[in-house]
Formats: sequence, C-alpha cells, structure tokens
Amino acid sequence: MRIRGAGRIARAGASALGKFAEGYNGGSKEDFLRDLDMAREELLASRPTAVSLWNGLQASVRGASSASDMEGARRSVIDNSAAFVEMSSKAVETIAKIGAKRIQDGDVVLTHCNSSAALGILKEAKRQGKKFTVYATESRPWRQGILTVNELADAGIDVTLIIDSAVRTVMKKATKVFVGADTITSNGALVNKIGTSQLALAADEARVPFYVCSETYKFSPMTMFGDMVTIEERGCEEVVKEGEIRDSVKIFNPVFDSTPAKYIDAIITEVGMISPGAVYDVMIRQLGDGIFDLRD
Ligand code: RUB
Repeated sequence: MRIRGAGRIARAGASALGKFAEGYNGGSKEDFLRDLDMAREELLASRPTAVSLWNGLQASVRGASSASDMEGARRSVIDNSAAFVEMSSKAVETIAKIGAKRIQDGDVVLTHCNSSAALGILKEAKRQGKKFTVYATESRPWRQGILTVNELADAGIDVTLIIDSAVRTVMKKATKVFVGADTITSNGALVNKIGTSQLALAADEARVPFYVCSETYKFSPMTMFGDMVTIEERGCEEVVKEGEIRDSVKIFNPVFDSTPAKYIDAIITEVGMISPGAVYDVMIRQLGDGIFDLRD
C-alpha cells in the first residue's frame, strides 16, 4: 500500500522487473527466464485486483524468451519495461487532455478515492482556466481521499472533502462524476475502489454523467476467457482499532467493487473516449494476436 493507484502500481511493477534484469548476473538464459518468472509472480501477488500490474509485467517480459542469449533476454526486459513506463505516463497525460474537454464552467465534479487519471483531467481543466468545484470522498478505510483533496488544493482547485456516506446527498449538487479504474472487464464493467458502484447508482438515479478515466492497460484480457476479477480483501486492522469491538465480531473488508457497464456513460482512455461496449474491440486491437496465448 505504499504505492497506490493502478497506474502507479503498473509502472512500479514494470520498473522493478527492469531493475531486476539490470542487476542480474546469473548464468544462462534459462536461469534468467526462470528467475524472471519468479520475480514476476512475486510482484503479481502484491495487488491481485489491478490488471494494470499484470499487463505492465507482461509487456516487460514479452519477447525475452525468444532472445538468442541471456544478454539479449536481459536487454529486452530492460528496454520493454522502460517503454511501458513511458507509454503509461504519456497515456495519463493524453487522458487529461481528452477528459478536460468534458469539464465546463460551473461544473460540480464528484470523485472517489485517489485516481491519477481522474485528477489529471481536473488539473488540466484548471490549467485551461475552467471554473468548477470538486467534492472528493474520504474513501475509508485507507482514506485516499485525503491525498486527493490535498493534491487538488495544491493545484488551486476549489475542493470539498465528504465522508463516503454523503455521496447520495452530494449527488444532488453534482453535474459530473469522474473516477479511475483498477480493471475493466471485456463486457465493460468497472472494478475500482470500494464504494465506486454506489457512486454510480446514485449518479444514475440523479441523471449525472458517470465517466471512468482509464488507460487501456487496465482492460483485462483474462476476462475475455471468462476469468473473474479477484477482489482484494484486506485486514480488519484497517477498519477498527484493537480492542474496539467484541472478539466475536467478524470484519469483512473488500477493497474494490464492480460497477456494471450500464451505469457508465463513457470511458476516457488514451485512444479516445469510448463506450463500455467498445472495450472488447480496443482490447483485441491493443493486445494483438499474443492474447490468444491466454487460452492455454
Ligand atoms: C486506488 C483506486 C484508484 C485506481 C485508479 O486504490 O482505486 O481509483 O487504482 O488509480 P488503491 P490511477 O489506493 O487501493 O491502490 O488512475 O491512479 O491508476
């Protein structure tokens, strides 16, 4: 949890594999590939929900096994991981430019948790001189909303912090919702910080447009083949202090939830603003033929 947000997690994972390759001084290409796979598995286990991590690691190791020797394989991982990090950072910038066009003077924006893609849009809109205000949820239990309000305040944006249960009340004032994504499935559903789906329901009820800000490497190829997205559950110590509740009380702390495609007005990606129904096609185009390896 020291690195948060699916984009940052993906870049950190790809960089870690790049550093692993840089520092590797083992023997054969086979040794390197075996150790690389172990490093990849360990990184993957750190955050099970964000497919951006899987995609970032996959992009880093792609082609390494067909290198002619260990040096070639090592070089390929170093180059691929650097290319992924650069592509990922550029994608966030492009999303900011596209999404900022959706913000108009007088808008009241609601956001949830701490998404660099969503905040990039708000900061770009502010940079362009647009006049709008933002409500940001606290996002219990980790309270990533504190990061969000400080980041927006530092950018000179008029921002108000609300507790998570104030979402339906505040939705009456909101004109747009912008949230990030940890994973988007092949049928256009969004997996993001717990509470996102109740924002979507409240937005639907109040007829407020609900925008998802997501780089395309948050699209999950595994879901095309029927895999479910693993929803990370975290410890009870994040929810209550020791001794605060009776020993017999159980705690359930899922940290992400799923929002069906029908509640999403558009997904703002680096390849443009798309409907949730277009996710499958974009995924096929972005990932190319390599995707079919997943069926094995
Ligand atoms: C962060 C979260 C963010 C997405 C997108 O959860 O749910 O909305 O990861 O973030 P956590 P970004 O703090 O548990 O990682 O747009 O920065 O990729």
